[in-house]
Amino acid sequence: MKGNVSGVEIELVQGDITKQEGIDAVVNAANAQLLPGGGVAGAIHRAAGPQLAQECRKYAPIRPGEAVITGAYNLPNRYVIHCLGPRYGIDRPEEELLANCYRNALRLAEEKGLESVAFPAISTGAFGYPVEEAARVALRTVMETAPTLKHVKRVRFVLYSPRDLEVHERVLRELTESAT
Ligand code: AR6
Repeated sequence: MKGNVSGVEIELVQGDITKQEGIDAVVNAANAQLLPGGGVAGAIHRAAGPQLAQECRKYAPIRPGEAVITGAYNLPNRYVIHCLGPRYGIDRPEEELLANCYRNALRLAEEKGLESVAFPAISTGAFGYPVEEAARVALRTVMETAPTLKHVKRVRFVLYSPRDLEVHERVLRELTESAT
């Protein structure tokens, strides 16, 4: 599914964040120490190779809502943007912290003049954020930020499961309908 908000294409796809050819930067659902870990972070570090963890060392630790940008090494992208999402029910206010991840990631992409960014569903795995609530925050934040973007013209959400894709599609439809 695709949508267009203020000239920014929002794409929702099912897939693996480490296999996003043609996208300038992929976002990592990182841990505070920016170490490999499980889930998205494990997959990104495995695919990028050990130099990624090496570069990450100088930026760690980061706080919930923060983002840092590094090279992408063996990934098919130019950059990785590492975001620390909130742990649901622990890091508060979680909506604000999750929204900050998306805002800060887009800001870093803009600073580098990137055209395209792909996000996983930050915080919805090990960090326990319910997918529908997280989808609402993520999509709303990207839609609100879209009019300010000069370089980023394509934002892709890469959902791991068909169900997560369906939830995001429903939320995007609701948000675009209520905006018109
Ligand atoms: N591509 C796209 N999405 C994926 C992939 C993948 N390869 N693998 C998992 N997902 P998580 P978090 C989905 O746990 O909740 C790590 O251990 C997954 O189904 O990666 O922010 C870190 O080290 C879920 O929907 O991130 C941190 O400690 C979503 O991506 C902690 O987990 C996020 O799941 C971060 O937790």
